[in-house]
Amino acid sequence: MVDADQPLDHEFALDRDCTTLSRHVFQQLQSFSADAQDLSALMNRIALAGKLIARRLSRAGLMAGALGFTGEVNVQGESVKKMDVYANEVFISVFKQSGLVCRLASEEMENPYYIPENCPIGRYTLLYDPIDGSSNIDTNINVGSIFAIRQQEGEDLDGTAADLLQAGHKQIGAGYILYGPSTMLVYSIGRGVHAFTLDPSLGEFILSTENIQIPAHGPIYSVNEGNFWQWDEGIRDYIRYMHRHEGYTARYSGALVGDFHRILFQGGVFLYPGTVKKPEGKLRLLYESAPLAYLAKQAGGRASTGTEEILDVLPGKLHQRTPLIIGSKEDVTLVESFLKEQARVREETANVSR
Ligand code: AHM
Ligand code: MG
Repeated sequence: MVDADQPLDHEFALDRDCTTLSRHVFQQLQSFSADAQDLSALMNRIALAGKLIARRLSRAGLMAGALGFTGEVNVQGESVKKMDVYANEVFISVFKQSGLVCRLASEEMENPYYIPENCPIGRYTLLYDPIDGSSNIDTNINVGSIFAIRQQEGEDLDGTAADLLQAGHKQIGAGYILYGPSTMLVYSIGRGVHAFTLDPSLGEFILSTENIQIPAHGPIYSVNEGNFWQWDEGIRDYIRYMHRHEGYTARYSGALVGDFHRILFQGGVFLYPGTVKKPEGKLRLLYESAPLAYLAKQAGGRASTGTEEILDVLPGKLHQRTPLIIGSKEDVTLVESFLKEQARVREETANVSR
């Protein structure tokens, strides 16, 4: 019989294993070196940004000036939401005085934000998408923030941040915050992928799943099928294959973070291929595709443009877009096989007509 005065087993379990984010970073690095202290402090600041954004999102429908558009268009040519601006500024304000970063580069800013001279300058650059999936905000559906940490290498002499145009392999950490029914922070610093859940009563992110592994294959395919007639024939063939075979199910929320999170835990594939209007797709390499590719690889999955590993892609510019196919190894490879077959057919046809 259950004794109402006694905590339940699962409550004991949570109390016993209460690992906070900063403790986890030190445990991962097995050191209190300057690098470990920096990474722990960086993760703490990112967590603080996540808590501030989560707090505003949770009350956005009740506040004046929290929802809707600002009337501006960003460097990507997209209409800016008030929450995009707020979240972008939150990241700047939590890092400005931190002494941890020298720059912040964001999807919402044409040029990186340089830490002013009267503030301590750090050794890292933070790249981030402050609110990913912002079209979901006004209808109270999940959104996220994505981040990547890079160590400053060389000098940014002319202030164009050309030194940031490096492949995703150069990231030393990456992750996202998912603002869903609960707020979760998922991160990796090169030693596996770990998920934390925000306990609002403590105001702390507490470890909820350690060493997440993406299943080698999963049932989910996640893609905006409204773009079907704008895709390459190879992608269309892949989707036709999904429709004709048992064991697949479609899931698409319009926010990459949420869709990727589901695949991280359950397996499958997320795709945002190039379209006629946007041959490079929609997603940004430095703020979205590369950080999630880093996580996918750490969790035993893959991320590809269709022809190249995402982590190998050298950006030509800060806001470069890239097609993205990410998730379970076998499922990413299956999509690629349709693209390869299409390329083969195209070449064969070209040879015949020569
Ligand atoms: P955003 O960062 O400006 O919100 O854009 C990225 C989002 C992704 O979260 C999502 O996967 C995609 O755009 C959805 O685009 P679409 O509405 O074209 O399907
Ligand atoms: Mg985004």
